[in-house]
Amino acid sequence: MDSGQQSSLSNSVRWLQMQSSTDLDLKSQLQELIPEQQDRLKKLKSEHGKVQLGNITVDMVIGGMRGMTGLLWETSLLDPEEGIRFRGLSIPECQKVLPAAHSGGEPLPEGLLWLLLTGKVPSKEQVEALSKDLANRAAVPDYVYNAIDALPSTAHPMTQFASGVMALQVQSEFQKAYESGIHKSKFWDPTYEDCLNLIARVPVVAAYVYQRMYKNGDSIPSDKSLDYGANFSHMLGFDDAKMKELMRLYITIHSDHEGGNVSAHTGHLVGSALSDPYLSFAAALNGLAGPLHGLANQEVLLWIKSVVEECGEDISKDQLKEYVWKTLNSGKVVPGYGHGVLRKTDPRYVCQREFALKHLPDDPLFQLVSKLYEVVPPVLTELGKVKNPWPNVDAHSGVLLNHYGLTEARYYTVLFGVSRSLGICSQLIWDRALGLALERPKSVTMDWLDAYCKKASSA
Ligand code: NMX
Ligand code: MLT
Repeated sequence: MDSGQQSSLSNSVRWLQMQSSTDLDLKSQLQELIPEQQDRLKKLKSEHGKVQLGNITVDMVIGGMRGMTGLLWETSLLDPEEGIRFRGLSIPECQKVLPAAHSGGEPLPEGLLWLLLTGKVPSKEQVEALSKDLANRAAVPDYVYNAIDALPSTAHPMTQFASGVMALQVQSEFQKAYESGIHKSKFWDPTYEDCLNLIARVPVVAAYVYQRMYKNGDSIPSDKSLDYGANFSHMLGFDDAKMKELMRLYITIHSDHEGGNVSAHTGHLVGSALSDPYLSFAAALNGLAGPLHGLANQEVLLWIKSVVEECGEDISKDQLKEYVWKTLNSGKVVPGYGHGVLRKTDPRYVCQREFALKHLPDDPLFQLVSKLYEVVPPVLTELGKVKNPWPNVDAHSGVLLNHYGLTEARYYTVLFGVSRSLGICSQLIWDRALGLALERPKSVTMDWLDAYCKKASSA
């Protein structure tokens, strides 16, 4: 047997091990899994609690804790060279084994949600049941719209979206249960209800923000017969079948990126104080809205459009190189390139590139993105300080959305936010089920570091 056959065999064995039972109810599947995972964590703690995971250096303390292992995050794991795996499955594996709307289509985000929560690959029937459950949870009270309407329509879409999520908090089941004295062993149950409600409702809130800002407030009601991704696309006003496929792929790949990224970490941190999922997720969105994190998708399209405005679509590679240097020399970053962990091209970029090659190979902005893929990495390498010169997820998403008519770049981070609810909420449920601790790392001052280092060097 050659190594290719061997790896496809081990993949299919792994997939079989990951298949769900036939039970259609996600919550009862979780109910079965939780005691097992609680025991596993207890054992890990009692048998290996004192094992060291590495040394903390002064560079790490000063440098944003890069490379410091310090969080438990069950739903996904990021390898610097290979990229993300959701519960052990890479993006191409998810595309192969997760149920799709039609044969050979992109994975349905509901299937990914099932996988994130249970670690198991759902059947088509289970995904359909979850899809219906989410559709039935999607009602948004009027005061949420009123809270958004209180803001000027010129407010950034992320401000409007996060305000809507905060207003959704009024219906928190966790807060109600906590106030009535629920036992901590049951925390996960109202957290589950809040999380599923939140995931169901964020597309409605997000679509409202879009319609309010760009389409004179004419909301499009949700269509319960559609799956999660297709319905979101529909509520935004895009009923093209390819745009629906893009939305399914988009929501699937942006959902989770292990626990240390700014939005996931913020959601987990705020949740560790037993703030309910709405409070935790709204905080996460505020982190996602920063230009070094999720807002980079907006920045990429605006930057690409500025290239076209100044130099035209047919820009040569030499001109492009000059433009990249101009951006760097003006003290700005090249948006969509670099990463805090990844050291290769982001597989989320790769699968979006494959989508473009299949569906929109002649799009001029896609061709510009392809040219940038050749031009930017050598320039960033030449700069000498960038640890990863390769493109990340945000370098590609905008041109795909733009192609199907979603041209408003300032809105793009809201789409990222809708997707990220799947990952952050899945982990929040597990945070409560496993009784994970309040997050409270130690901080020190420069005086403390000076004194510590002097003592260490004289010892
Ligand atoms: N353009 C210019 N300079 C860069 C870039 C870039 N794309 N990437 C890194 N650098 C600089 C960085 O600013 C730092 O400079 P200085 O020492 O002067 O502060 C130096 O290179 C070393 O940074 P790294 O260790 O390579 O990267 P770090 O882990 O600190 O930051 C990012 C990671 C993602 C913040 C950084 O690569 C960046 O700013 N990229 C552009 C923004 C972006 O695309 N963000 C989206 C990330 C993905 N997401 O969705 O969240
Ligand atoms: C993400 O998806 O969260 C980004 O790639 C940033 C990160 O992982 O640090």
